[in-house]
Amino acid sequence: MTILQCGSRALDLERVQVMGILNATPDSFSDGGKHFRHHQLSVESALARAAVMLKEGASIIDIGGESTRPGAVRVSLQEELDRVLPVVEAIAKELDVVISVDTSQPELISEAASLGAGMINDVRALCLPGALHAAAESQLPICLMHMKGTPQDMQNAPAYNNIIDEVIAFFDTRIKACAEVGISAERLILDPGFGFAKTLEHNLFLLNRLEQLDRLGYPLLTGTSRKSMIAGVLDREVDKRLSGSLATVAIAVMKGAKIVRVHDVSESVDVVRMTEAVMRESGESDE
Ligand code: 9MG
Repeated sequence: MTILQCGSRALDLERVQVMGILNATPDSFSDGGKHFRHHQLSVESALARAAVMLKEGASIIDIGGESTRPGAVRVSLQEELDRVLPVVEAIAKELDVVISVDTSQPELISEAASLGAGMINDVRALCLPGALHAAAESQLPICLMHMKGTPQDMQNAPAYNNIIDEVIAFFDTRIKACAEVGISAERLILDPGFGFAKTLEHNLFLLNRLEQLDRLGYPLLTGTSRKSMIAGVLDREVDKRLSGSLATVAIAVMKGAKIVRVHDVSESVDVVRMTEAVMRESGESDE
């Protein structure tokens, strides 16, 4: 049994867990600004959205205060703290769910952990100064995501000799850095970072070979929901990418993902449960 201890809550990674996306940003690519009223974050609106996702079957809510879409403008630390912490506090008080905080900032890692966050999701894989130590002290699980460059420049002609080897080498380096500050392997989750410094071909290649990353022995998280890789194949606007997103969820689960990060929770939960049922079939027919 693989149990991931997320603060006071535990996640059973024998079942695939669905992480619902909650953007406390005015400018994220899909649902940016949804929880803003007159340029002010509405904590009530964010809390209500989290409650809906929980009811639909999400076991993790991932709260982010900085858009990491390609070319996004960076926000100040204070802005990120102001966006994320009130939402963490409200959800921790009101809902029985694991709170993941999507941040690279050591101050936010520490503050969120003290308010009841249960997981850290860092697209910069704890590379910012102080992040490793803050994460170590938090005692929380950490998702290390692969990216080359920064959200501002990552899509400027990303290139790899062998993308699987490079992603694995990146994880090796970050896992070692974590070990050096006392973050044990049991606390780590790995994520290839779909859409982060990747062309459409890179994304498709990685998804089709996800089992090679699964062999590293760490729980895998994938985030493909509504991303440009869906548009790259289907040529759909962001609000018409549900079917494409669900296809990627099914494939990711078949190939070993243990956590899927999604916007459309209810539909994704159905796909996850259906895919798991197929994967668990025992070969015994009643004929
Ligand atoms: C914050 N964020 C946006 N996309 C993501 C992805 O694919 N993985 C993770 N871990 N975080 C993401």
